[in-house]
Amino acid sequence: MRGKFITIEGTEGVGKTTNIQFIQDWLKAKNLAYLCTREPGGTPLAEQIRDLLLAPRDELVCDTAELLLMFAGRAQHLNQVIEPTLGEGAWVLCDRFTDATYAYQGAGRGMCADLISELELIVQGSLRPDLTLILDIPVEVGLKRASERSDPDRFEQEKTEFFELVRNGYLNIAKEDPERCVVIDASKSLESVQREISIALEAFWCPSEESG
Ligand code: T5A
Repeated sequence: MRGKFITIEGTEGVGKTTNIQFIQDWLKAKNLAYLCTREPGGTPLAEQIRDLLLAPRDELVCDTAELLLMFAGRAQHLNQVIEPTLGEGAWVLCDRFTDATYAYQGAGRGMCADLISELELIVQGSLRPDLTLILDIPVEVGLKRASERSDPDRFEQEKTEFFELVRNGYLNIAKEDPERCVVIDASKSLESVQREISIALEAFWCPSEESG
């Protein structure tokens, strides 16, 4: 049986990295084999593409180049890591995936959703996450949290209006695909956020499938 594919999404500083450790603890407690990975990145080549994408630079990065680099890294990541792992029956927990492309390059940069979905089909075929946790937070709260943690990368240098578009992009994805997406209010205390994550994971998990 194939493993399940869980993704975690949200705007900057929403708490993905912090909560991924909590999700890993949940997977361990259920005795589920899993792999934790991230996008952009997840293989040596895709991590190099990540560095190219996140590095602040004087040259303006054109939207099409940014979009194609995202999918180039994703193709490598899927081929080398995600597909083989799911095929072996292990779960994959991924920090961001294609919803981030719809939110950042689509809603944020204004790139055509049909173009993104064509690339999605070419790179992923029919593969989609089984469960997506979207951590939602007012943009300024997330940016403040992120700025207290590290220097801004190329995306974090964008204006607040850009991240408002990204946030709306995510909320629209959740509205269009409520079966797959769970929106979690990440402005609450960490304890409360993790309680909501735990409820979503328990509702998703089907132990009879695993043992059968
Ligand atoms: N991107 C990515 C695209 O444009 N298109 C794509 O297709 C893809 C895949 C890199 C960038 O790439 C872009 C989007 C991104 O800009 P990233 O590294 O995953 O992706 O992005 P970041 O959002 O920058 O990740 P961060 O690591 O900065 O943020 P996190 O992981 O969401 O936040 P985290 O966990 O580090 O938390 C930030 C701070 O808040 C605190 C934490 O302790 C930490 O200090 N915190 C809380 N404080 C109070 N209450 C809570 N509930 C808290 N939760 C966390």
